[in-house]
Amino acid sequence: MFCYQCQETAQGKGCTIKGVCGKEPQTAALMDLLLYVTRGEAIVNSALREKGMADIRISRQLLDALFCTITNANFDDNAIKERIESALAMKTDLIKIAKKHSIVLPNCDEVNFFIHSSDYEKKAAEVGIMTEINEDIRSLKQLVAYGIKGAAAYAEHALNLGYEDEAIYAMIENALSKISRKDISADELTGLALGMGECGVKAMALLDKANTTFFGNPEITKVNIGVSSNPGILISGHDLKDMEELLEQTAGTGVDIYTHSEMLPAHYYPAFKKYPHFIGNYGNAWWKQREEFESFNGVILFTTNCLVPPLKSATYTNRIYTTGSAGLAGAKHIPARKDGKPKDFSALIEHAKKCLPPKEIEKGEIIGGFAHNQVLALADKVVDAVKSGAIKKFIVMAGCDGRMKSREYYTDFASALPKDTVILTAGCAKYRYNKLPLGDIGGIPRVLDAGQCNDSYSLVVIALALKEAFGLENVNELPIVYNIAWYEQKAVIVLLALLSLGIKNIHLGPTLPAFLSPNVTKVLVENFGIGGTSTVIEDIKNWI
Ligand code: SF4
Ligand code: SF3
Repeated sequence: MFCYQCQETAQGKGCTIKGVCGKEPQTAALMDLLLYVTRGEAIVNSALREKGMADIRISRQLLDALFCTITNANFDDNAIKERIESALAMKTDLIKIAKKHSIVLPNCDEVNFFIHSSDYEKKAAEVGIMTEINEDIRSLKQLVAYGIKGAAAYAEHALNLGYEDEAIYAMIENALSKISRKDISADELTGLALGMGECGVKAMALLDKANTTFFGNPEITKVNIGVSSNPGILISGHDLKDMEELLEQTAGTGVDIYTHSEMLPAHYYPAFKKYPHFIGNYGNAWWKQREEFESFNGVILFTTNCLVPPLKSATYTNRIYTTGSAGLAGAKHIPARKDGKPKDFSALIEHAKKCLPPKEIEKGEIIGGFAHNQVLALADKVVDAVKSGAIKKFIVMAGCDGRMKSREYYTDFASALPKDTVILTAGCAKYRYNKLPLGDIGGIPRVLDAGQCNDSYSLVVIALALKEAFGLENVNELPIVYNIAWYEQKAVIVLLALLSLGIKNIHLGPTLPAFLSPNVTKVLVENFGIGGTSTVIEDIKNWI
């Protein structure tokens, strides 16, 4: 196997024996093959799109196929095999349609190949990342591929709420087709990466529209981090439609609902506040799940990434359920919605009733809900605070958390920031500092949490509004420093989105991606001022 798509890749180079994330070599191989099949489908659907005949079912299916290959989303080989089978079948049908209408398809292996399931392993060995020999082209193709995965994941969340955009599908499929080309140049791929950034902005904006239309605009909220005395279900991941249906189906059952990791921002939405059994957030970021799921005692539902395969000694394995693109061999999977009906969570609920209540690991509250609508409602106060000098700088610390010790940097950085600075955050990176007593500036908390990683979109909306309020020409003239923590491919699309909006001088840590070759890194440094991090003392001295 070879995989270097996430920040925790082995030795900062690539996982070759088994994933640090727990991904087994055969799972990695199946994912390589699934991605190869999706590229074939995308090539055919793009050719059909040129004639106005693209099949939207293919576009939807591609979102899920791409999403399930994201770091920590799916560890179920059978689920991936099923996706390969169905993708191959759909590709066959598409090719028949193209032939019927005399549409000429590129003569490439991605389009032409068909295999029996017994040959999956053999074929997978021929289609992995390293089949691209040129290091820089490989690097750029993977940068685009990871951006595609991130954009697809966000687009799928929007789709689950009934929101979709053909333009997003066209961009994803065009990019998948282009990275299949053997003759593509580094310049074309660089343009494609920025194009994916634009696609990321569209996907995050669409998801923001879907979430706020259905559940209202996030508002300032204090979230309980303690527990009740009832048994509970812990819901993790990013999918708010699953959240809503679970809350609805557990109402009055005596089972309480808690969020974990990236689901915390669900508490900020007005629509979810009406449920008295929606108790609070339990625990921290995804990587703490092995200890926190033990003490939670109840049922755990994964709606998306980030899932860590339990250890053999874990006692919570039989309490895990997955749904959507998430999967874990041996865990029960809740099937997709059918005929417009909600998912059926009754099995989890019955299971949860038999569980012990959660063990309390913390007490108190954390505050969040500072997405664009809420912050813009406070805009006058924020602008006045900047003009009076009470706020000297904003630090965007959005992104991911992870288990490496080097991430303590972010806690230390947040603690060491001068008291006249405000942190703007989104994503699970916040768990490194959202429980620190950082105080406020004239009533404005020093950590403003917009929500999930996709709510980085909110931070962009806020930055653009501040640019207007201060009458600036360029968003880079604002007193904002970007210190982004990345881990998986949703963070890659957020980064590409920021670059496509012209945001410069982003610091990316705790390490730069292993998939960036030295030459590609040089291009990013020269054109966008991308840099890494140093020590807390140095970085504060240089940036603030
Ligand atoms: Fe390694 Fe990350 Fe790939 Fe997992 S997702 S195999 S940890 S690079
Ligand atoms: Fe976190 Fe996985 Fe990336 Fe959604 S939940 S930001 S790491």
